[in-house]
Amino acid sequence: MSENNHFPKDFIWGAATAAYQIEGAWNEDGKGESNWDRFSHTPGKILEGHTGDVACDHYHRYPEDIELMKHLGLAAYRFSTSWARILPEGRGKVNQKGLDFYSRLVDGLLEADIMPFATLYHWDLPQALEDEGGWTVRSTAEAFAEYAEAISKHLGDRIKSWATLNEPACSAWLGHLLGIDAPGIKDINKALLASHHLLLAHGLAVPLLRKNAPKAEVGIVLNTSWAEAASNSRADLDDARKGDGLWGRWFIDPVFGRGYPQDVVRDVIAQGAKPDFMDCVKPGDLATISAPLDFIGINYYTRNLHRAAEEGNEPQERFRAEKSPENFSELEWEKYADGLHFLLTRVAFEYQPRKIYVTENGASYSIGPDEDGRVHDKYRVSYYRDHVAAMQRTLAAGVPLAGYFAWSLLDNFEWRSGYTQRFGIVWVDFETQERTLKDSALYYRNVIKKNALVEEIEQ
Ligand code: IFM
Repeated sequence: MSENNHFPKDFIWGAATAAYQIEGAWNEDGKGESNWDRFSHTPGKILEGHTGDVACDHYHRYPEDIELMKHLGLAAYRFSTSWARILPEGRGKVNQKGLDFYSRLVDGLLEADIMPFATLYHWDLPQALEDEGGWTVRSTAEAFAEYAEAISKHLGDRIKSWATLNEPACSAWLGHLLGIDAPGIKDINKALLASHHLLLAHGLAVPLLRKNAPKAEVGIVLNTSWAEAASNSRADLDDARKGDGLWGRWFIDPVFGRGYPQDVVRDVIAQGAKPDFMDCVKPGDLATISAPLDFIGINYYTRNLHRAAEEGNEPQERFRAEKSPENFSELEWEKYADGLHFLLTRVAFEYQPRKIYVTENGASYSIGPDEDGRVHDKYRVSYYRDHVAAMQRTLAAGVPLAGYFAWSLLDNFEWRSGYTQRFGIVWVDFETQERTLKDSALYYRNVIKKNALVEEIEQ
């Protein structure tokens, strides 16, 4: 890192999205139903009854979106592919029209000199597989291998970078333990089965991606948390250890060959998991899961501050910043850029990945166009500024950080919050599908152009 705030020459600046959140066209051109289609169509599951049926209509408007990316100067675009678009039944017959869509998208990106970074699974499972037990059954991991084979055979080295899963912790815990995401199950034993089968799916896909795309890099995207205790009380410290274990180490440890953390095994049994739940881990699974990777993607938004609900444990939110829109986004997620630095440093030095990308980072603010049609999202600008600065400290510490992806390119379907939360650097009018660059997009464009931490927005 040079003294004048510049990033390394080959640092990759990108933006990210996910299939269900932007594509729409939920039942077009032979696409099968996904568990998120089913979930969002179920009354009461999503705020204001929103669905991803149309979303940003990116399925039809991708050329316009590529133009936007070009205008921003993005070097890379991270998107996910919809499994149910490729294999409507989850396995078996391949839907050529689904493959063709991703082919057109990737060719358009390459023509625009934007590197395609693909993620195979960003939470939308074909409903046909969900009906067979979804991630709670081993056969879903095997079906994922079939999907990885089909898509990588088709797109292979045209994709520079393949990630298997996005945030398996969310699929497992939000979808099967808390039940707030698809498929809406609340069962610790099913959640644990799901977590193992997700990781197994990742491990089974890695050699197939390597075979079909020998020049591409292969990795996984995790939302390994940055957990902090709200006080030095024993209860808070233990709560932070538990959160770190369940959300972070349960996934990153096996991927890096350390197996499942035993303290978490004890924690979940204490919470009601069957003592024999680890029987789903068959001989050879841990070796499959720990196949060497080229990179790890880290999604970071905020720290998790742990305060145990224990008698006598007085609330001590002493590390909390003042509650203001500058410090907290509309999801009440705290802006805490140091957490990104601490987390990346920890992952780098503890797990020694070859390379790290920040695969998602951003903040939800709903500020929209003013009477001149401008979107002055100053809190988001400040969020990005602080996190870009945190990456400079991280690079200076010797972390092999190779790129950064803003979440998200577009305002989009924010899962259970529907369209009520906006993470885009580009405003989307969901009535007209008009796109407007926000100030944060102009700020980010300037960062990219200068390849440096900048203070100002370039108009
Ligand atoms: O929108 C999500 C994304 O799909 C996964 N990571 C977190 C984002 C913000 O909630």
